[in-house]
Amino acid sequence: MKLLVINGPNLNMLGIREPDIYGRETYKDICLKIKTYAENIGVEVEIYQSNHEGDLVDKIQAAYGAFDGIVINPAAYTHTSVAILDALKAVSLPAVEVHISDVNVREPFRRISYAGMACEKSVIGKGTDGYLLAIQYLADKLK
Ligand code: CA2
Repeated sequence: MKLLVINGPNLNMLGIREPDIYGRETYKDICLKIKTYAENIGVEVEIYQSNHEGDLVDKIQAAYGAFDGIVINPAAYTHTSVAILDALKAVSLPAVEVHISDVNVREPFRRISYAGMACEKSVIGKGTDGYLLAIQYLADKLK
Protein backbone atom coordinates (compact mmCIF):
# COMPACT_ATOMS: atom_id res chain seq x y z
CA MET A 1 0.00 0.00 0.00
CA LYS A 2 1.33 3.37 -1.03
CA LEU A 3 0.21 6.65 0.55
CA LEU A 4 1.03 10.21 -0.43
CA VAL A 5 1.44 12.76 2.36
CA ILE A 6 1.04 16.33 1.07
CA ASN A 7 1.92 19.47 3.00
CA GLY A 8 1.07 23.00 2.00
CA PRO A 9 2.70 26.40 2.41
CA ASN A 10 4.99 27.25 5.31
CA LEU A 11 4.86 23.80 6.87
CA ASN A 12 8.52 23.45 5.89
CA MET A 13 9.15 26.26 8.42
CA LEU A 14 7.76 24.30 11.39
CA GLY A 15 9.83 24.35 14.54
CA ILE A 16 11.27 27.73 13.66
CA ARG A 17 8.48 30.02 14.95
CA GLU A 18 5.13 29.79 16.81
CA PRO A 19 6.08 26.69 18.87
CA ASP A 20 3.09 27.39 21.15
CA ILE A 21 0.75 26.65 18.22
CA TYR A 22 2.65 24.09 16.15
CA GLY A 23 5.19 22.57 18.57
CA ARG A 24 8.97 22.42 18.44
CA GLU A 25 9.51 19.61 15.95
CA THR A 26 11.12 20.71 12.70
CA TYR A 27 9.72 19.70 9.33
CA LYS A 28 12.61 17.27 8.96
CA ASP A 29 11.75 15.70 12.36
CA ILE A 30 8.13 15.30 11.29
CA CYS A 31 9.08 13.68 7.97
CA LEU A 32 11.30 11.19 9.78
CA LYS A 33 8.53 10.43 12.31
CA ILE A 34 6.02 9.82 9.48
CA LYS A 35 8.44 7.62 7.51
CA THR A 36 9.42 5.56 10.56
CA TYR A 37 5.78 5.03 11.59
CA ALA A 38 4.70 4.06 8.08
CA GLU A 39 7.61 1.66 7.66
CA ASN A 40 6.76 -0.03 10.99
CA ILE A 41 3.20 -0.76 9.86
CA GLY A 42 4.25 -1.85 6.37
CA VAL A 43 3.04 1.19 4.47
CA GLU A 44 5.06 2.91 1.78
CA VAL A 45 4.88 6.72 1.97
CA GLU A 46 6.04 9.61 -0.14
CA ILE A 47 6.05 13.04 1.51
CA TYR A 48 5.66 16.16 -0.62
CA GLN A 49 5.65 19.83 0.41
CA SER A 50 5.05 22.91 -1.68
CA ASN A 51 4.32 26.57 -1.09
CA HIS A 52 2.49 26.79 -4.45
CA GLU A 53 -1.17 25.99 -4.97
CA GLY A 54 -0.76 24.82 -8.59
CA ASP A 55 2.08 22.49 -7.62
CA LEU A 56 -0.14 20.95 -4.94
CA VAL A 57 -2.90 20.47 -7.54
CA ASP A 58 -0.37 18.86 -9.95
CA LYS A 59 0.81 16.49 -7.22
CA ILE A 60 -2.75 15.46 -6.32
CA GLN A 61 -3.49 14.79 -10.01
CA ALA A 62 -0.29 12.75 -10.35
CA ALA A 63 -1.40 10.59 -7.42
CA TYR A 64 -4.15 9.11 -9.59
CA GLY A 65 -3.14 5.52 -10.41
CA ALA A 66 0.10 5.86 -8.43
CA PHE A 67 -1.08 5.95 -4.80
CA ASP A 68 -3.81 4.22 -2.80
CA GLY A 69 -4.64 7.19 -0.60
CA ILE A 70 -3.75 10.74 0.34
CA VAL A 71 -3.02 12.42 3.67
CA ILE A 72 -3.13 16.17 3.20
CA ASN A 73 -2.43 19.24 5.30
CA PRO A 74 -3.06 22.04 2.80
CA ALA A 75 -2.07 24.61 5.48
CA ALA A 76 -3.45 28.08 4.61
CA TYR A 77 -4.87 26.76 1.30
CA THR A 78 -7.26 24.67 3.40
CA HIS A 79 -9.35 27.78 3.92
CA THR A 80 -9.17 29.24 0.40
CA SER A 81 -8.53 26.65 -2.28
CA VAL A 82 -11.40 25.35 -4.36
CA ALA A 83 -8.69 24.16 -6.81
CA ILE A 84 -7.32 21.71 -4.22
CA LEU A 85 -10.87 20.60 -3.34
CA ASP A 86 -11.60 19.96 -7.04
CA ALA A 87 -8.31 18.07 -7.54
CA LEU A 88 -9.08 15.80 -4.57
CA LYS A 89 -12.57 15.18 -5.96
CA ALA A 90 -11.16 14.54 -9.44
CA VAL A 91 -8.74 11.81 -8.36
CA SER A 92 -11.32 10.38 -5.95
CA LEU A 93 -8.72 8.63 -3.79
CA PRO A 94 -9.51 8.10 -0.11
CA ALA A 95 -8.14 11.20 1.57
CA VAL A 96 -7.66 12.35 5.15
CA GLU A 97 -7.16 15.97 6.12
CA VAL A 98 -4.71 16.76 8.93
CA HIS A 99 -4.29 19.96 10.93
CA ILE A 100 -1.63 20.13 13.60
CA SER A 101 -3.43 22.90 15.50
CA ASP A 102 -7.09 22.98 16.48
CA VAL A 103 -8.37 25.18 13.67
CA ASN A 104 -11.82 25.27 15.28
CA VAL A 105 -10.67 27.32 18.26
CA ARG A 106 -8.54 29.84 16.33
CA GLU A 107 -9.61 32.70 14.04
CA PRO A 108 -13.08 32.14 12.49
CA PHE A 109 -11.63 32.00 8.93
CA ARG A 110 -9.79 28.79 9.88
CA ARG A 111 -13.09 26.98 10.56
CA ILE A 112 -13.82 26.63 6.84
CA SER A 113 -12.03 23.78 5.12
CA TYR A 114 -12.56 23.39 1.38
CA ALA A 115 -10.15 20.43 1.15
CA GLY A 116 -11.99 18.78 4.03
CA MET A 117 -15.11 18.58 1.86
CA ALA A 118 -13.34 15.96 -0.28
CA CYS A 119 -11.82 14.06 2.65
CA GLU A 120 -13.48 11.16 4.40
CA LYS A 121 -11.87 12.05 7.71
CA SER A 122 -10.31 15.07 9.42
CA VAL A 123 -7.70 14.78 12.17
CA ILE A 124 -7.58 18.14 13.89
CA GLY A 125 -5.59 19.46 16.84
CA LYS A 126 -3.67 16.27 17.62
CA GLY A 127 -0.30 17.86 16.92
CA THR A 128 2.01 16.12 14.47
CA ASP A 129 0.71 12.73 15.68
CA GLY A 130 -2.28 13.61 13.50
CA TYR A 131 -0.29 12.49 10.47
CA LEU A 132 0.26 9.09 12.08
CA LEU A 133 -3.44 8.76 12.98
CA ALA A 134 -4.35 9.60 9.38
CA ILE A 135 -1.90 7.02 8.01
CA GLN A 136 -3.22 4.39 10.42
CA TYR A 137 -6.81 5.17 9.40
CA LEU A 138 -6.02 4.69 5.70
CA ALA A 139 -3.90 1.60 6.38
CA ASP A 140 -6.82 0.00 8.29
CA LYS A 141 -9.30 0.96 5.61
CA LEU A 142 -7.22 -0.19 2.64
CA LYS A 143 -5.68 -3.41 4.00
O1 CA2 B 1 -2.81 23.49 12.02
C1 CA2 B 1 -2.43 23.26 10.87
O2 CA2 B 1 -1.84 22.22 10.55
C2 CA2 B 1 -2.58 24.34 9.78
O3 CA2 B 1 -2.90 23.68 8.56
C3 CA2 B 1 -1.25 25.08 9.70
C4 CA2 B 1 -1.26 26.27 8.76
C5 CA2 B 1 -2.46 27.18 9.03
O4 CA2 B 1 -2.53 28.18 8.04
C6 CA2 B 1 -3.78 26.41 9.07
O5 CA2 B 1 -4.82 27.30 9.39
C7 CA2 B 1 -3.73 25.30 10.09
C8 CA2 B 1 0.06 27.04 8.91
C9 CA2 B 1 1.28 26.25 8.47
C10 CA2 B 1 2.60 26.61 9.06
O6 CA2 B 1 2.71 27.88 9.61
C11 CA2 B 1 3.85 28.25 10.26
C12 CA2 B 1 3.79 29.46 10.91
C13 CA2 B 1 4.88 29.94 11.61
C14 CA2 B 1 6.04 29.18 11.67
C15 CA2 B 1 6.10 27.98 11.04
C16 CA2 B 1 5.01 27.51 10.32
